[in-house]
Amino acid sequence: MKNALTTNPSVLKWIQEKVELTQPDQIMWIDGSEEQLEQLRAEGCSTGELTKLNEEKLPGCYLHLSALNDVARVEGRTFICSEKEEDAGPTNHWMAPAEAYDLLYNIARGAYKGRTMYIIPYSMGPVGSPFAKYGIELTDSIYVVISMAIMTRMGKQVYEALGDSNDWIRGLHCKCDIDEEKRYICHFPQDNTIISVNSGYGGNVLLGKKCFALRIASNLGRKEGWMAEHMLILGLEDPEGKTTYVAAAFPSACGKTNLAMLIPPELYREKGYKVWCVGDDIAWMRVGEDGRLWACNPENGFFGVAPGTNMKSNPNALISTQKNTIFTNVVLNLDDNTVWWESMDKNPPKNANNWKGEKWDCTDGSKGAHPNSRFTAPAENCPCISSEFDSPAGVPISAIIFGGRRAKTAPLVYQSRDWDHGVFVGSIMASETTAAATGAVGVVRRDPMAMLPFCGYHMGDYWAHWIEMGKKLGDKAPKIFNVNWFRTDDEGHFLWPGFGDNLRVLDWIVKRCEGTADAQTTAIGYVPYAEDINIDGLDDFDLATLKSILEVDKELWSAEIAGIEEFYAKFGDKLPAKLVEELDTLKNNLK
Ligand code: OXD
Ligand code: MN
Repeated sequence: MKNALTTNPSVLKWIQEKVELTQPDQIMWIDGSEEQLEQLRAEGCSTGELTKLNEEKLPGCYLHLSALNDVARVEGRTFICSEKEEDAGPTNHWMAPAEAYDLLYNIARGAYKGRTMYIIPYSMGPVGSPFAKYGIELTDSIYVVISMAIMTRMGKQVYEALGDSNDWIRGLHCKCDIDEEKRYICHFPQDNTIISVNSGYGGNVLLGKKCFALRIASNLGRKEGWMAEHMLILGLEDPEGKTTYVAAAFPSACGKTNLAMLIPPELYREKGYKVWCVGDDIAWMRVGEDGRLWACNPENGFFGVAPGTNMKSNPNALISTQKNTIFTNVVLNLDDNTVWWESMDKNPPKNANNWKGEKWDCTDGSKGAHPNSRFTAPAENCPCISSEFDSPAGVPISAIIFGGRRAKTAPLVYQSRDWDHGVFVGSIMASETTAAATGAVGVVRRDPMAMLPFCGYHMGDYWAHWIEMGKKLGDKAPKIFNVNWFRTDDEGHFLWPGFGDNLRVLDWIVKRCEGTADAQTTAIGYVPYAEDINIDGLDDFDLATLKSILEVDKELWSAEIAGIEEFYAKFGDKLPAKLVEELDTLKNNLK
């Protein structure tokens, strides 16, 4: 092929087939150079796909507005196309591979006519590291190219690392007409292939992220003996300079990015505690040479939700967006060509366009930014990015934390008795809907390990894989915890201050890992003695309140059993016997 950046036969053959299928006018081999990216940004601005923002206030930043019907991940149109339906399991949509290829190729046929095919080589994980996996995404979207340049390690160095290997992930993205009725995000685990058509929204089209790094990678991890998880990774440095790493899984709207970039409360800052962010969304974890679990963030940037991000909730995230960032579906301030979103500050711009690109009156009660508007920011911008971010070996994980939003049942924090019990704790993870979101308040949604939309195979097999990983790790396995920042009083007010003060709970978790904090044994696991959680310097919070949110209410937990049984019933005989045993133990403990 002309100007090809590689001689890898499997790459060239696959691209040639896709060229014949999509029939582009032009082909551009993306090499990752700043010069080429700058040319694409300029072209994106000339067609209106991008708007260049104020170079003084937001250097290197752009605004992109998506189609109005294309603003979020589409779980209903996301398919796992494994050979056998039972391999996708009850939590995924499934399509037979032959049927899916047929359907998708019919949509993709001629889809690049009059357009350019961009060929993006990228690495998930530092290039050349034991964690790294390589992918090639074909797209007809400049927005995708420049976003992938932020979110992944992208460029021709990937071809060098790949050599002639056939071990890479194929990704085909066609914008087509952004037709909702023909929108499909399909994964073919047996072919290491992803095809996404009729969308331009990040979560559906930046194929390195959810599609590869979670759905395909969870399959690879199962086959190869490692784990791909929907988890942040952070390091907590103590005053002696010792850093303890934890990985944490939360369903959406539970503050994952905020925890990953947490600023310790003053009391802790003064003593010298620091939090370092390794990742805010995805963790790949494998057993290291020392037998411990090591984790790497396969991404290179943050694809964060903009509304709600402000100097109070997450200053590190806001600072990360001040240069070389792409904003999607936020407000454009027409006076100074900057951006704004709800709760960024109390001064919405008077002369502005909303996310639809229409003139916006900030006093009319309508939202200026879409609730799922995003920033795509380079990880290197983050003031608290970990020095180990690019480490080829990753970081050693001492604790795994699961969490959800529960007004009552789950205590502020508890520790599982052992790894298998921890797998049980992750499998029953749940979050409640809030009054703000829907009419039905307090509806419990199960989201095991926060992987419900991202596990690329049968969830029962996934739990079995977790149990297998525990066997490999033995007594070097990380300790497993569950946290709940969202306990409320009878009027629905949050009892725990949250945000930076969550460090107080992390502190107890680290002490448990070091064996320096005690705990009480309860029906659900180990719960802290209230005196062991440092609440010094907290206004309007006392020991009695702390005790109340550490309580394990046996009646509420007994009621929880029915919900767990109903959920588990979906998995039939794929439900690991270990988890049934753990459920029985819980039932007995509650008697
Ligand atoms: C995300 C998500 O965008 O989980 O990270 O939806
Ligand atoms: Mn996520």
